[in-house]
Amino acid sequence: MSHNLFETFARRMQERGDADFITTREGRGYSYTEALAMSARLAGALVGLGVAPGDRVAVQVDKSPETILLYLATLRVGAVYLPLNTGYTGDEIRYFLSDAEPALFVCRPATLTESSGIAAETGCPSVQTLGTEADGSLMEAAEKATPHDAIVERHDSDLAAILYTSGTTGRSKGAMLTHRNLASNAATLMEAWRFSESDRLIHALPIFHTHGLFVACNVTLMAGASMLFLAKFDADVIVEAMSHGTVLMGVPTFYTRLVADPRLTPEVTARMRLFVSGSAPLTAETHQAFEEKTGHAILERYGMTETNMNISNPYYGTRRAGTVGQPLPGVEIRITDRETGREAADGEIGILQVRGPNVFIGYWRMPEKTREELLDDGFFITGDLAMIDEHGYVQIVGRDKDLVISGGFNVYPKEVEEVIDEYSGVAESAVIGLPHPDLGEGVTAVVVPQPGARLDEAGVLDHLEGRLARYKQPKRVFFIDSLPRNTMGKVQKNQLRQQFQDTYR
Ligand code: MLC
Ligand code: AMP
Repeated sequence: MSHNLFETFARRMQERGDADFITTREGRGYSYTEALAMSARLAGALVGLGVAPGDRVAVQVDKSPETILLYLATLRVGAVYLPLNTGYTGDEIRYFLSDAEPALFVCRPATLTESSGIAAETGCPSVQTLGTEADGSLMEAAEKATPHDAIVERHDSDLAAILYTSGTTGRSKGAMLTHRNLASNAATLMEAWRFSESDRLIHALPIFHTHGLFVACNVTLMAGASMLFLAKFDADVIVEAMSHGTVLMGVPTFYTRLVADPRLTPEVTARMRLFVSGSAPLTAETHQAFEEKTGHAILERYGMTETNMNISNPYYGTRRAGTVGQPLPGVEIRITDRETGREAADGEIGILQVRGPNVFIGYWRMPEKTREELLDDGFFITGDLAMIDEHGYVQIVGRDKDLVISGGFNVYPKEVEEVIDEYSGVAESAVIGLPHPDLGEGVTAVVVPQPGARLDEAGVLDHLEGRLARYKQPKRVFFIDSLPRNTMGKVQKNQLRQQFQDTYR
């Protein structure tokens, strides 16, 4: 029996027939029947371009319904979908293409020249474009292609996708996700959050991460629901969309912005049945303020690229502010003491580990990294600090890993520090996350100039431009004479966070 995730989707798509699947705000979109047909055309184009089962298809394009159809086409032909943040610079893309060795790179029409150059340098044999209006060479190829109606057989342990996540040291790692990982999590979430055919998801997240791609789209497909597909978060549009949507999935920044909006009322949200938050901590204040203003308790859940979703507040039952709820069915968790590795008692803080069919199978071509984080007994070390409270709910209380989460995007300080340190006149630097009212945490650099060097904030920021995606670039740069270190020589980032804590307040 084939375990291609697309088999499940295709069955549901056939059943749903002419029902709406995906529509943009401008009214452009696809019914389920149309989406199924176009995914076959795109699959035909992929095969014509030489994409074979197991090949990677790298995609860096702006959000459009066709991007989701390309994802489905990739699954259909048994290839591996590899989405890339649209903010990545050429240097960043060069690394991903050389590491993943995709058979095809799909880019935006506007970046074709640069992308073709990078593809040639990295040995990627084919580059196609996809625009936001169903335009670009890939869509032209799909129009001409013979539809590939068959669904290539896959084992449940075969790869469906690779999503890159930055590492605390060195290079980004490609998390390898199987058909089983994605299928099991979509089925679990559909059930846990009571998704059905009558749902209409307001989709305002980017689609190159697990939240906007798998949580949002896979659950919608599995339930046979529909999506209002928005280019990005815009409070004006969301307020209007809530009169005909049923579910919103967002990062905490969505909710802090909505809470600050005077139009957020019980009337405006009356038709909505569910608000989900994840990817970064939702403060108890935002949770409470949202409930006061609308009567809806946001359902906070916890996940990761490597694991899909692990822990969720309940659909029925109490959604506790400041907690992420309890393990989803089929997911096991344990909290271990950082020093001794023994299991922590309830109420004690430790490192959260998770195990289940949702947990990835390892990092692409990095067996050692995989062994460090994915234990022999199947538990994955998340690097998040957690505890189980008196209600049996999990609280994420901090991070053991050096990571900043800005508006739901992960920024690894080490990566930013390395680029800052290359700038002439910099002796060393430390990148930290500081409380930020809009983004949760604001990326901030603290720089030590070399003796006699004259540096300023604009110079450092200029140096980063074009080298790092904009969301990774510090919002502020400070200069100090030396970094605080402990006796082991480790930079004391806590002290820096304290010193600069009011920067964005
Ligand atoms: C945009 N910018 C950001 C930023 N987003 N800077 C820091 N952090 C961010 N998150 C910058 C842009 O580069 C631009 O810079 C300026 O801010 C305005 O851009 P914008 O596009 O208008 O931004 P805005 O609409 O305000 O976007 C903020 C946001 C968006 C929070 C709505 O970032 C967003 O949708 N985030 C969702 C991230 C996400 O999906 N995470 C899921 C990861 S999966 P300039 O200087 O050019 O003006 C995961 C696992 C799990 O974590 O559990 O889900
Ligand atoms: P990513 O690597 O982009 O998948 O991000 C995963 C990380 O996001 C996790 O390891 C957590 O640190 C963080 N995260 C996701 N959901 C939550 C949440 N509800 N509360 C706190 N942190 C979260």
